[in-house]
Amino acid sequence: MQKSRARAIYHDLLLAREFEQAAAEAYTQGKIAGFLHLYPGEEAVAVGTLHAADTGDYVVSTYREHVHALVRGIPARAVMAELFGRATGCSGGYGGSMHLFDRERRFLGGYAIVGETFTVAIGVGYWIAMNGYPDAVLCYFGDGAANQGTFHESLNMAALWKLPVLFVCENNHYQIGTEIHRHTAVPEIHRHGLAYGIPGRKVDGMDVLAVWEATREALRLIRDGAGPQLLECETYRYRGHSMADPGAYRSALEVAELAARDPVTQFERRACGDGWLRPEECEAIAARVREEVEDAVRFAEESPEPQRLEDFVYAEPFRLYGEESA
Ligand SMILES: Cc1ncc(C[n+]2csc(CCOP(=O)(O)OP(=O)(O)O)c2C)c(N)n1
Ligand SMILES: [Mg+2]
Repeated sequence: MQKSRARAIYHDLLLAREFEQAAAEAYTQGKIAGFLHLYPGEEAVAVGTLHAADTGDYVVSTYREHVHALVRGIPARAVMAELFGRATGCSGGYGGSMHLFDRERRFLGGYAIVGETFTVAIGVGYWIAMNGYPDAVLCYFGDGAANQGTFHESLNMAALWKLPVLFVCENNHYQIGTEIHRHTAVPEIHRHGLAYGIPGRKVDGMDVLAVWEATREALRLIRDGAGPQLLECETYRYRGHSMADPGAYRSALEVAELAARDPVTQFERRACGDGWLRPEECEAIAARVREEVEDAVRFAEESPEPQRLEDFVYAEPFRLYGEESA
């Protein structure tokens, strides 16, 4: 592992953790409205997969997508400002936490509807395939979303047309308060692709390096023309489903057991143990991340609100049928 890569991975893992912590705090202070779904515990998935992706690849994520946006390179300021509903946010303050977007970085959302990411991803995949481009689409979804009809419809079409889509399951074992064995007949999500001829692989989603390597391999297969791939990352969320959920359906022991495999600590140990990073480098990165997040919160607080509520309600240019001839 190159030192620069180790530094970047460590930075992104810490940024993910600190950013979400700051968002939770701002939410309890009433500075963020609506729903807020946080990612602590799951960092290795977004960081590992997106470090393996190329800048030309497209990303389609769910409502639990702050970290995907950050790792993709959207500045923490623009993500936090969007959570605060400010005009300087990456969606102009109109989207909020669940609708982050950045066309330049090929970050296509942020979707609040469970199962929505599949259909968007295969649309983009179809366009890439039609044009013969080398890019791929990373399509994120939760374990619960694998029960939606769109999952099966999209897998079928993706396989039929050999679309360059990597389906990434963030299996955190829960669909809100319902544990996976209560909501899915076959809880091994990676096996669900087999019905459509899509190879599936399961990886330890608490281990950023394992996720990184599995993603690199999957993307290599996709770019070699093997068609869509399915990667199930087994992970865990420490907090409730959203800020509105205290997560009382889980025992403290269960959370503690998973926290013992914490993805940030795990990588730090490995990086220092293998000499990729020195402890003082880790401390310096941690200090930089704290500053970055404090700056993002300040920026969001000081930013103006959007001027006009009616902007962007319709796609531009918008014309009614017959308007031209009227
Ligand atoms: C079509 C649809 N049905 C129900 C909901 C309500 N809902 C929001 S999140 C969620 C659970 C999804 O769980 P999972 O796919 O495992 O993702 P996770 O939240 O665990 O990341 C549900 C049922 C929704 N947003 N959209
Ligand atoms: Mg889940």
